[in-house]
Amino acid sequence: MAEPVLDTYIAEENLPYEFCPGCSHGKVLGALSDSLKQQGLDPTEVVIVTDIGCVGLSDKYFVTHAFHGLHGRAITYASGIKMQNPALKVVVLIGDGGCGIGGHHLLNAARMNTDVAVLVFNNFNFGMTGGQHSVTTPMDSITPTTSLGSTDAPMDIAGTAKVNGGGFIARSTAFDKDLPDMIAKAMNHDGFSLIDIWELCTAYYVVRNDFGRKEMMGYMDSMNMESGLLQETDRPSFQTSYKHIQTQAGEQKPMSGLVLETKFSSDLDKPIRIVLAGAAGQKVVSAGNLLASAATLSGLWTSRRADFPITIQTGFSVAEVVISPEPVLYSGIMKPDVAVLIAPEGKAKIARLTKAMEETDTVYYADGLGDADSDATQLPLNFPDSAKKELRKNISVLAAGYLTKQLSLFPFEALKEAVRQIQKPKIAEINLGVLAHFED
Ligand SMILES: Cc1ncc(C[n+]2csc(CCOP(=O)(O)OP(=O)(O)O)c2C)c(N)n1
Ligand code: SF4
Ligand SMILES: [Mg+2]
Repeated sequence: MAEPVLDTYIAEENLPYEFCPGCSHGKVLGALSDSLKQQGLDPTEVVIVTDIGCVGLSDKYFVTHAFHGLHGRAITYASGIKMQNPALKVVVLIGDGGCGIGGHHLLNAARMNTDVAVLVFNNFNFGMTGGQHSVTTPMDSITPTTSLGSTDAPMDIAGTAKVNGGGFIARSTAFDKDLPDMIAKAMNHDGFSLIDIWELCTAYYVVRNDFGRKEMMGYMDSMNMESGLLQETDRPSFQTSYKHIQTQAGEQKPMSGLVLETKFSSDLDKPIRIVLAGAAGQKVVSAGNLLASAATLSGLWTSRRADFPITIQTGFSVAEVVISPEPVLYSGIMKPDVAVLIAPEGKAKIARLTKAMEETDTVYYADGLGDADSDATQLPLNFPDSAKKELRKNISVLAAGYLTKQLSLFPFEALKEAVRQIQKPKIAEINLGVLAHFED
């Protein structure tokens, strides 16, 4: 037992408790205070996070830090607090109602083994709202919402946390003398800890179902839900594992991020918005990246976006590139200055954009795609004759080369340098061969 720091962690100025006479909630709060005393904890190192319900009244009775939020969400707040400041001891006080409403959070916190201690004030009903049935209400129970007897199978909260990998799982009752010890063990376990504490709601569940302490213990036996420690694993908590992988990542060499240094210059004096519209497999996005990278190498500002269906090798593929002498503050393209139609799928996909284009804009089109519904000037992609054999496999990089020449975006050499810097050597070799057709 550690040196006591305080005699009690209960904020005595806020007593008496607002709970109904005989309500078990006060007993569990007493056990928590005793446990904090036994652990000799500085109250400023402890955070009590309460859920909604009568249990949610509890935080004001403690001299520790406190946080009170929405029904069912206490475990999420607690996990965030612990992530942000791992030095804190974070304890969640939640009812059976909260465990039902926030069931998803409960089982995922157990799976993640997030380092919080959850004390479930399990009184088998929604106490605060008048005793409606909850996820733990025993079958056949009479409540305002099950007036002829509940037909739902009760949830085993401890069992659920256990099978989902929670590190320290126990079942206790509000009457257990060793509850302060159990709470201390839970709080000191590195991982998700949960004590399913069975209790009496004297105002509602007890009176409607003739359910006292003896009946509660009998019910525990009949359900084969044994009390005591049910699971203790040595799996490190999410916080410990996370720290470990962060350290490992720090020890590894930093990823060789691609830095495109300015090597060329450009005479471009206004932004130009380019849309390449082709089909899956035509390396359209890759051509867009080459244009953007070449522009960056030439000291320009760029943005690039890609659009394609989630399915692969089918459908459209569109690349949008904005190249500008000034920073690009909006990467969207409502009306392209230049559109390149490479395949029917892409042409159909950007029909709305080409329709918005004006006479001063240009649509370049591949064979057979020259009838776009647009006021833009429409010109064929006039590749060098020697490049015709490349059309089937490499039309997009040809289009990038063609635009570089036609629009004088930046030096052609910048496009070749982009190929060398951003593409894998084998692909780069092929593409440099394709671009050579413009220099023959
Ligand atoms: C999302 C949401 N649903 C419903 C409510 C209404 N509500 C307030 S307290 C409560 C019951 C709380 O029961 P439990 O969590 O078991 O705590 P107890 O009152 O039994 O301590 C409910 C349903 C709410 N506050 N928020
Ligand atoms: S309603 Fe039930 S849970 Fe709420 S204070 Fe009264 S006895 Fe306790
Ligand atoms: Mg309850």
